[in-house]
Order: sequence, then C-alpha cells, then structure tokens
Amino acid sequence: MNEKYIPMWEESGLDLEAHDLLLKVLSQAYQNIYLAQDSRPSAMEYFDFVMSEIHGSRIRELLDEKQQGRKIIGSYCVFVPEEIVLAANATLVGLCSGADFAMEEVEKYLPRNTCALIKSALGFKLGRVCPYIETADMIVGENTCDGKKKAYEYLESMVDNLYVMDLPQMKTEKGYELVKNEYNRFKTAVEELTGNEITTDSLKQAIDTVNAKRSALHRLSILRHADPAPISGLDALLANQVFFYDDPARFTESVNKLCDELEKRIESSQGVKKPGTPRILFSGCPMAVPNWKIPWIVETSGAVIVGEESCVGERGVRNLTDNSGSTVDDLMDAIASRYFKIDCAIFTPNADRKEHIIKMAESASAGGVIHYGLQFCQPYLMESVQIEKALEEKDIPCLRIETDYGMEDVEQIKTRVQAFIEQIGD
Ligand code: BJ8
Repeated sequence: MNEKYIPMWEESGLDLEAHDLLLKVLSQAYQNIYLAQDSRPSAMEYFDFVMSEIHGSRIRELLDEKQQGRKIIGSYCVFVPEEIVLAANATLVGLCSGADFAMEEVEKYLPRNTCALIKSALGFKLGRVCPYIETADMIVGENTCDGKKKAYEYLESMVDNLYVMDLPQMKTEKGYELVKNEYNRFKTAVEELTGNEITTDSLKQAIDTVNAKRSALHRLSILRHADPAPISGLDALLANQVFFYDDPARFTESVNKLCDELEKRIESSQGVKKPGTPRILFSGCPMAVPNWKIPWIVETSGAVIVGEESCVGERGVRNLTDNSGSTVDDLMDAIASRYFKIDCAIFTPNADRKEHIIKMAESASAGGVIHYGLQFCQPYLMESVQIEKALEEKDIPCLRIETDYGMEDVEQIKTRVQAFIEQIGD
C-alpha cells in the first residue's frame, strides 16, 4: 500500500484493509499478465504508470478537481454521454469492475446467478474498496439489461446520489425519442448538479474532446491490422480500459504517442509476435479492469488478439458525434443519434452487431472470433448463437466461451483455446 495515499483513502471512506488486499491482487495480476509480456511498445510505460496510480494520483486529481468546485460523475455504461458531462465542466469516470469482491455480502442482495460484472459493481460498493464510487457526486445507472436494472434498486439504498437513465429496447422511432428525451433530462440534472449551463460552445468543445479520444483509439485499431501485430491485444485492451478513467486530453495524447511508435514498428516490420501468428477477434461482454483472464489465456497460447468488439473497445467508441450543429438542440440531437447506434445486445433485434463483427474480423484479417460471454449474461449469451451462425456463413470459425471472474476454469478454457488456435492456424 502506498503510504502517502492512506489519509486520502481513509477520508474517502474506504475500508483500508480490504482495499489493501485488492491493490495487492491487482498489482500481482498486473505483474504476471502485463509486465511478463515481451516486446511491448515503450509508450505503454504511460499506461503502466496510470495503472500503478489508478487508486492513487488519479484519485488525488479528482479530489483536487472537486475542491475547485468541479463535480465527478460515475457511470456503468457507454450509453452515458461524456459530452454532456464535460460540457457542464464536470468529469465522467467509469465504475464497472472486473474482480469479485465482498461476494458474501453481495449475495445477500443479488441471486447467485447474476453476472460477475453486476456482482462486482455492488461488491466494490459494499466492500468499500472503490475510491471512484466514493468520490462521485452523481452515480448514473441505466435501464439496460434486467440484471443491472434490478441491481440499481439495491444500489439506490447504498448511495444517496443515484440517477437512473431509462433506455429503449428497440431501435425504432419511439426508441430514438426516448433516448433523446432521456439525454435532455440528464442534461438538466447535470446542469443542476454543477450549477453550469450547457451552451453551444461548451457542448461543441466537449464533443471535440470526446471525438479526439475516440479518433485516437480508431487510429490504434487500424494499426492493429498489420501483420506482424505491432501491439498485443492485452496492451490494446489496457488503452481501451484507461479510456474510462484518465483525463481526456492526456489520454488522447498518450494513445497518439503510442500510435506514432506503432507506425514506426510497422515500417520496420517489428511485431509482438512473429508474422503469421494466428489472429483472433474478441467479441462480447465488456472487460473492466482487472478482468484480463481470457485475453491472457489467448495470448499465452500462441495467438494475438487484433480487435475487441466490446464496449471496452470498438462498440464503445465506433462512431463520432457530429459537431456541426449551431444550437444546443442540434448538438443534443447529434449526441442522441450517435449513441443510438450502439449495438448493445440489450436491443432486439440487433442485426448491426453481426455485421460489425464480420467487418471487424475481415478488416483485421482475423482467422477466428472468440465470443466471450459472462455467465448469466442473457443478452450476450443468447446473441452468441446467432453470431456463431453468421460467422460460419462467412467461413469464420467462432469459439464461444462462457465464464466468470474466477480462475478455476483457466486450464479448461486454455485447452479449448489452444485447440481453436490450432484449427485456425492450419
Ligand atoms: S452498452 S454491453 S456497457 S449495458 S455483462 S451487466 S449486459 S448481464 S454490460 Fe453493457 Fe452498456 Fe450494453 Fe455496453 Fe448485463 Fe450482460 Fe452483465 Fe452487461
């Protein structure tokens, strides 16, 4: 435990003992998974630093912002528009968690067969180990899957600042109207929280800031199309995870710096693995820090991951927001249109997602797709069958993996992954 942050964590209301345990697990996993990799780009040092300080200097920055009157808003879903938050001079941070914590407590509220992501989100609150949730002035939940919807009913009794956003299930005109109305309602709530009115200029500027973040990740995605892959899937995933925590401008600059280095690597045919290494596209549920289990299994089994069709990945950043409007209303419309395109499996039907996966696999020259579904995640698990079928029709092999955050099934998954890699490598 970094001694200098103890008073800050104590003041934030963390359970120091439990938090210390979490940091130890996180740091050990990082050593074993990230720092054990070969041929990492040197620009990844920045992301290593962010991870080492994820509960330290970043929290200090957020607390400094709060002291200067800036509000912090936490979210569990990529449907919460960062543009609106930034335009009101507030900061958005991701709250999803990728590790089991305080499970005994969690299961007093949620059934055992709830997905690990939801259990973890509640566990981090009940265990008092997440400085982000404790720092947030507003926590935004959203009506997406049933599990999340119902879990927010419990979260509401644990925090005094939960705001729930309603979202549609279908991509119809009515669905679009709901998103638009809900984003306007959210805008008013954020303006009230911050005391700052959102103007055309502030919204335009916020759109540009978030678009720049997304564009930097688009650049990274395209560079991963090269063979040999200039960066591991694990490192690219890390950049996508840091997207949800870091200062936006600093994040954009760091990803662009990484991309400059990757361009040079590609020019000199330098890769993280040999040319011709089996290439895999990852698709499915979001992977929050420190959920690196499956990518780690894949990349230590002789393959390289060349894209993530995930909310922590392409699905979260695919589209930019049009900044050409000249009024707040125009820009709010542009925001609603941009987010309404997100192809989350909570929508029915959700045909766009199949097309996106096929397009991503083809453009990254992936030999196969690994579909990752968290146990008890009905939307993604149910959709995985259709996806496998759509991929088969295009002669793209697909391996469906259903797992949780535990490590008990690592060997079993490794055996399946190795057989899959052999199949696509032939
Ligand atoms: S836009 S994917 S971030 S809802 S894994 S909690 S779906 S049972 S996370 Fe998500 Fe927003 Fe959609 Fe993206 Fe439910 Fe499934 Fe659990 Fe999930």
